Amino acid sequence: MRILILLGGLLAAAPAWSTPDAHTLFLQHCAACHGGDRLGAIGPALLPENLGRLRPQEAARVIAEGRPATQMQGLGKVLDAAEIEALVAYIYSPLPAVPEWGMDQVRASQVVHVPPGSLPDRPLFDADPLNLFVVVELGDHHMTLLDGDRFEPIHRFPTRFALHGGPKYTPDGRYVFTGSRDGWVSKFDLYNLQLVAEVRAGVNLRNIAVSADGRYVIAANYLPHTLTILDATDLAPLKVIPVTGADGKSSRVSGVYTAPPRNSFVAALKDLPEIWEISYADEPRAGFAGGWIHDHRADSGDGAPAERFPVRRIPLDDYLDDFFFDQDYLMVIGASRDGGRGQVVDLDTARKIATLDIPGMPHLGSGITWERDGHTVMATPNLKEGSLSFIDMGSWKVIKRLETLGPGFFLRSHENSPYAWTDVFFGPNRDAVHVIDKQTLEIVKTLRPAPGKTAAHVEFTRDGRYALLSIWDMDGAVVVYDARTLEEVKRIPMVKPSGKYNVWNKTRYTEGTSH
Ligand code: DHE
Repeated sequence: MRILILLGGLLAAAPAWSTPDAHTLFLQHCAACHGGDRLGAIGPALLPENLGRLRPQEAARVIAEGRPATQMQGLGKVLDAAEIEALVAYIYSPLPAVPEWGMDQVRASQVVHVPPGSLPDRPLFDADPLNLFVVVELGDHHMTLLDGDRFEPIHRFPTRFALHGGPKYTPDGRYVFTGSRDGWVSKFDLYNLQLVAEVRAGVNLRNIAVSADGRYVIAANYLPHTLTILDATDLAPLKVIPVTGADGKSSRVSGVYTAPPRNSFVAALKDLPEIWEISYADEPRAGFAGGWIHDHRADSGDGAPAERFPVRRIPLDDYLDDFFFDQDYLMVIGASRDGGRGQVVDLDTARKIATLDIPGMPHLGSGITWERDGHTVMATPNLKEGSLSFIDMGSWKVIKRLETLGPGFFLRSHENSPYAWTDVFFGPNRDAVHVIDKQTLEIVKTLRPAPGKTAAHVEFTRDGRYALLSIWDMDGAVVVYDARTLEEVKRIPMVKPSGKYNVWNKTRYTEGTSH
């Protein structure tokens, strides 16, 4: 409630420095996605602090034409040039006050609904707990727990508004954590079908990760420029790390992932050409290039410098917005969203070892790997071009570029399946999904499960026998396919289902799924 009052206060009046027109235009055309206070909602915050890498000229183009691979539609047909210019000036003007969101605010937002340890340790239902799926239903902000053998819903939980990124499980699969774009991290007990704790880790959040030992949750924030580490037991904040480079410039965090064999989290930064590695080991391993830095500005809540969770800063040649790990978590394969080339960075030596020829806007976060002719192949969709790039992970050469019916968001497979599935998220063929032979690298079938409706995001059952696909529509469904015959087996109605996450595949970090 305190947060609503704070944000509501910022929303109430047009700031004195703005032209009334720009403020009214913003409320009419932008506020629904970016928040009336410009702090972000489904869309990112629109503040000078967050627009560092975007020139005003480019911002005007985005307002007029929209932004590929996002929900941002162009307003060029409804706004004239002067109105667009007024909006650009408005979003580059500082807010009278950006709400502070440090340790005190995070801590004050924590809600423990159920005391840890007070619920039974056995599932309330009869289904394989390691073959469950969580399906996020974006349409009405819910999450369905699905039995992965019978394909029957077990329970439907309300979630926070606009979840983004994959929900993350504890290693035993009992608990799942979600992150919402407006900063809320929630913990659900799947055995007892209950929301157990919540905390607002940031004001504008990208995604969350859970440590491989299940002890910590980390949140990557666009606003403020921080990484927030939480105790996975009850989501109590343990440390808020300011994301600031050597020159004092701060940065949004594009995304954070866990690297299990390293006992660390790895984060991509939007406004600094650096990767950060954050150790969650009790005794961080020594001997890495650069070494661990104990950041004495980080807030551990009691006023004392926090010695836990030291950071390694790995400098890069270029920004890295989106990345992928090799299966050993030694290499980071990343690219900047502004196009250009990809880079492969050895995390131990902190050195770039290869440059990748992947133009457009590769969505490396959706990359997957498999074995082909004794080589490991990785593949990534492209958010701007109708193509998939296949890369040999030994030579780091692109071995093939496969044309698809349009740009895609997600790519999935399973080690027991000969096929990889990719969607065509954008354009006239957004109802199509390609099934690709992992050895010939050719499309073997194009499915159109609901003509005219977006079909996207596949996840396999634990054994790889079935592939589940979303019909991304208010009147949508999850469609279950036999992953060998590619025949439809079942259709489960859902409200704009987006991602779905299989407990086994996620907790085992299998090669065909996202990390
Ligand atoms: Fe996502 C994951 C970034 C827009 C749905 N998206 C991710 C991840 C990143 C990312 C870094 C990996 C985090 C994780 O899983 O923990 N997404 C971005 C963007 O930069 C982009 C292009 C612009 C933005 O608005 O932030 C973007 N994403 C979208 C959408 O518009 C989608 C389709 C709808 C939505 O929810 O907003 C969308 N993103 C998803 C989903 C995942 C995801 C469903 C998890 C995929 C998975 O299988 O793990």
